[in-house]
Amino acid sequence: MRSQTIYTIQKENKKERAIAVGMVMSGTQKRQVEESLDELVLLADTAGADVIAVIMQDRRSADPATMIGSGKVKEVAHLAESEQADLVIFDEDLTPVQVKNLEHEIKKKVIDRSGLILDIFAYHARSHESQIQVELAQLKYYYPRLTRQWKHLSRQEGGIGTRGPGETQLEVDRRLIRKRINRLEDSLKRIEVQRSVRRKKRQGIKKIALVGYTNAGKSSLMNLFANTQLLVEDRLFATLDATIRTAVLSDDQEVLIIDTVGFIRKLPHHLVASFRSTLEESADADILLHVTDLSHSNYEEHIGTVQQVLCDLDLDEKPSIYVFNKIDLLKNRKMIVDLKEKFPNAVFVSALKGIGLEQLKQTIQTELQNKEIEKTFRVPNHNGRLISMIHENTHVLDQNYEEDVTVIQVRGAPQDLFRIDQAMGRIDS
Ligand SMILES: Nc1nc2c(ncn2[C@@H]2O[C@H](COP(=O)(O)OP(=O)(O)OP(=O)(O)O)[C@@H](O)[C@H]2O)c(=O)[nH]1
Ligand SMILES: [Mg+2]
Repeated sequence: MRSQTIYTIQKENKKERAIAVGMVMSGTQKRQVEESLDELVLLADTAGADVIAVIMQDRRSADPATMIGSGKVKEVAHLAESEQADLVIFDEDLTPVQVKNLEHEIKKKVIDRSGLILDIFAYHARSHESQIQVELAQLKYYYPRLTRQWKHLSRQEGGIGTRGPGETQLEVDRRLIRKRINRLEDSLKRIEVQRSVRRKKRQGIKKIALVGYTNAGKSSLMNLFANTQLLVEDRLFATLDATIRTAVLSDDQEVLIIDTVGFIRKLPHHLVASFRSTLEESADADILLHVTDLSHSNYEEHIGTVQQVLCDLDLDEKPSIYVFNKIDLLKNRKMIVDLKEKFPNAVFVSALKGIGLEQLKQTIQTELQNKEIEKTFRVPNHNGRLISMIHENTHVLDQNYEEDVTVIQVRGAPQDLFRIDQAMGRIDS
């Protein structure tokens, strides 16, 4: 049932040959479509396909039946035939009807950008949790697309767009799929409970989450920070699972660093929904490090995309530090001056060359301290547990003893001080 096996066979035998199709509609610029298509080519490569031709169609709006219009469909069909393509990948999301019509006309497998991204996720998912998340997203995506036509054309052939739940029985009935979706949702809920228990255990130590566009260098930074050996690849979506490690910021400050899945434009919404719990590791963080590949020509758009996804996840209000990475590749240093004006707390680093790490650590510490406030607790002397809770969760500035109480003056995060207050309240009452 798992997809990986089929993928390996496919990959060893041959790379699939793909044609990429983009649409310039009113309201979009040609340049944007071209950039998005460049990215689609990289995504196809990650999924194991060679894009042998790229086609663009200029239309005021999408044709409901075929997206690109019947004339252009014929052109694509002709090219697919002469170039012996295995599949056609559309950069725009297709409706189930469009897929059906296009496959009928072109006589090749047709998938869209969301399908391709889901396919990559299915192949890369390693942990039990992310496998469930991907399968769930795929089932929800393919559910309305399960037509006889589609099954006949592509499911039996395997390869891109058919990995994951697609290899279950062809004649599987929708009721069974709904059942499977419910089962997976139940499993995810159970995993989420375990995750929140683990999260509770980690209370007290500060958490820093790496977020950013895919391939920005998040895992590279994590490796540098925490001395880990996480997979780093010049590929989109190398990381799918959240990894958490301890890192030392200074002699008296340890933090947890969280590395998670990267974002991309047009991230399929089923995927965001299914990966919510992985992404929400970031929700638990005290600070987000928004990592951007400054050497990328589209870095500004990448920042915008990441901000949008953070907004969708209700994380846009979190304190964040902009980390501009790959400065070793920069030819124009003036960019740095301009960006410093725009993002005053930005840090410029090279995860590859280890440049800027100290500056980043200092900025994180300053940011953490900015959020802290001072407070004095008067704890009954016999309550050792409360006293150690205060020591574990705050910076103790001063400690004095009166007759029956220990007076502890501290600095700490408001939420930690609030929890201590609550614990004190339980003792008083
Ligand atoms: N030149 C240069 N390359 C870098 C730097 N940091 C990372 N890279 C390269 O960029 C590529 C992506 O790095 P990763 O750390 O895997 O990026 P990521 O953000 O974790 O990517 P995903 O997990 O795929 O979203 C790798 O080939 C790295 O070697 C840097 O500072 N300079
Ligand atoms: Mg990564």
